[in-house]
Amino acid sequence: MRHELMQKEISGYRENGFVVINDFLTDDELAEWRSAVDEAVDLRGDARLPGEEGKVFSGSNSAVFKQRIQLWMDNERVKALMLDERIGKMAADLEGIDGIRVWHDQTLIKMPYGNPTSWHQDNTKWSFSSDHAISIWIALDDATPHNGCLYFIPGSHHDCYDDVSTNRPMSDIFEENPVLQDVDPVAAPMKAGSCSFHNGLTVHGAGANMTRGLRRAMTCAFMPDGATFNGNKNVLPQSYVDGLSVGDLIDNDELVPLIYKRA
Ligand SMILES: O=C(O)CCC(=O)C(=O)O
Ligand SMILES: [Fe+2]
Repeated sequence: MRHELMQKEISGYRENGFVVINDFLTDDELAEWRSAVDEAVDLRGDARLPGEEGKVFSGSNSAVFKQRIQLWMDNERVKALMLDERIGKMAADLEGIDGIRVWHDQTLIKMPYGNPTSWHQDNTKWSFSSDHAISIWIALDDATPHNGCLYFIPGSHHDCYDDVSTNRPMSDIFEENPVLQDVDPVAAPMKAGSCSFHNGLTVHGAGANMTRGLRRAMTCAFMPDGATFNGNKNVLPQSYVDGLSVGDLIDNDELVPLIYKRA
């Protein structure tokens, strides 16, 4: 794993709100990530989150991608890969913060002929609000303009825009926030085994999968240590949310493990 960041990767991330790390995983590591994620997805079955077996999702993203969240919670192999301190340090270094917790992982498998992923921000959906939320997106297949690679709006991470979900019309966020139309989107094609990081406020989306193959990605969203509850349930279990008030620390190590703390 190429986990030592170059200074220009850190400065590019801070300027643009995203960075692509080419050749992040070795071939052997990529084989293990693919195999562990495939195994975890098979075991999970139809449930999107742990414990949601049999639940039918309204307004779901199922035409956009097959989404399975918190795979680390029920698969030891994914847990070992995803809760890697070295990845936590990369995220902390990019954001210039001292501690990183896992918010949630998710695999996003864009199936053959899958819809595009509409332009959106991530942090607006989560249970904490922070300028320093960050996600990693690891390509498990080559991600190309043909099968749904990511696209980013450089510099869009400095503001909160009106929330848009990933299955809305592609133009919605631009109509609601015309200032976003001033900047050219950037495509981020990646070879399998490469990854990107993006800030939780960076506006991003992905193209349709116009091919017969899968576009598999494994992703993880990270929460800065010290973040507090903003009132949104999101992926938190109801039983945990019931005990939280707005402003409380979200620091339950079983739910949001601390994977890196600067010494
Ligand atoms: O993989 C995709 O299509 C979208 C990814 C995304 O929105 C994310 O990782 O935050
Ligand atoms: Fe996203």
